[in-house]
Amino acid sequence: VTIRARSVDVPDLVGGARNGDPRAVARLISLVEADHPELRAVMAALVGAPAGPPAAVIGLTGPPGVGKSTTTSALISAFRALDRRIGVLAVAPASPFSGGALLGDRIRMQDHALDPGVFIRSMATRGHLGGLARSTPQALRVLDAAGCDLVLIETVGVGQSEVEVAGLADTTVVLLAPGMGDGVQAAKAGVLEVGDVFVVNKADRDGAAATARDLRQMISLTHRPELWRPPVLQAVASTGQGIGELVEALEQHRIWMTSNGELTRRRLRRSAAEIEALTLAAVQRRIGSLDPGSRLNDLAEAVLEGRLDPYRAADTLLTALGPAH
Ligand SMILES: Nc1nc2c(ncn2[C@@H]2O[C@H](COP(=O)(O)OP(=O)(O)O)[C@@H](O)[C@H]2O)c(=O)[nH]1
Ligand SMILES: [Mg+2]
Repeated sequence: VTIRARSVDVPDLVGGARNGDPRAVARLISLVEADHPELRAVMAALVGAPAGPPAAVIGLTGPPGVGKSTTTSALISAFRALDRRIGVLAVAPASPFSGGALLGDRIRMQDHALDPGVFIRSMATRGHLGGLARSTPQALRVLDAAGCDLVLIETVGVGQSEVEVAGLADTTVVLLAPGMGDGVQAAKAGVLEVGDVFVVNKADRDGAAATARDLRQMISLTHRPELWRPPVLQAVASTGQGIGELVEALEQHRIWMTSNGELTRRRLRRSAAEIEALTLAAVQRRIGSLDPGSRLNDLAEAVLEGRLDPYRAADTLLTALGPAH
C-alpha cells in the first residue's frame, strides 16, 4: 500500500516536536500511524540525545466500558499536579468499531485538551504483521522527543491486541469492574499475567470488594516471592477516589523495576519486538516486489507439483531476497 500524503519536511517536524509543538507531535504520530515512507528519516533524526531521561510508559488495559479513559483522565490530573509532562496514546486496532470508542475517549479527556503540558493522540494500528509492536515504540519516541516525562497508553478493543500492547509498557494497569470482568474472565483473557497493578474500578457499585478478593486469591496462586506482587486496588475513577493510591502503586512498581534491572529488560524486549516487526514487514514487502511475484509463483508451482518441499522453497525465497538495502 502506498500512502500519498502532503510533503513531509522532516527536520522542521522533528525540530517542532523537540520544541513541544503539539501540531508537530500530532503530525509525526500520524506518520507513524500511516507507516509513512519518511518515517525512516524521522526515526534517524530522533536517535540520540533526548531532552532528559526516557518517559515512563504506563499501559492501561481492560474490557470496554470499564473506565480506562476515565482513569487516564484522572491520572493526567494527578500527574499534572506533580508538574509532569504527559503524553496519552489511545491505541486501537483499525476496525469499524474502534472509531467510536476513540471518539468517546476524546470526550472524556477533553478537560486536558488545552493544557500545553499534555499531548493526547489516538492511533489506529493497521492489522498487518507487527503493527502494534512497530507503531507503539515509534510513537513513544516522538513523545520522548517532545519532553514527556510520562506516557499513558490506553488500549481500545479486546483480546490479544490489549495483551500485546500491555507487553510494550513499563508498567501495565489492568482494570476490571464488579460484575463485568470477574477474575475468571480476566484469567482467560490472559491479563492476569500482564498486570503489574490491578484496579477494580466502579467501586461505587456492589461486588467490588468480592471482585478484588477473587483477584488477590488468583494472584496468590501464581505468585513467587522473588517477583513483584501486583497490588489490587479499588477505585471510583469518575470521582477520583483511589487515584492517589494508584499513583503511589505506579511509583512503587517503578522503584522495584529500577532496583532489579527489570525496567531495562522490559525496554530491551520492546526494542527487540520493534526490530523484529520492521524486519518481518520488510521481508513481506520485498516478497511482494520480487519481479512481480514470479519467483514466488515459480516456487509455488514447484511445491504444488511435488518437485520441491516447502522448506527448501522458503530457503530459496529468502536467498532471492538478498540483503536489505
Ligand atoms: N459508576 C461509575 N461509572 C464510571 C466509573 N468510571 C467510569 N465510569 C463510567 O463508565 C463509562 C465508561 O467509561 P470509559 O472511561 O469510557 O471506559 P473505557 O471504555 O474503559 O475507556 C463512562 O460513562 C464513565 O463515566 C466509576 O468509577 N463508577
Ligand atoms: Mg476508552
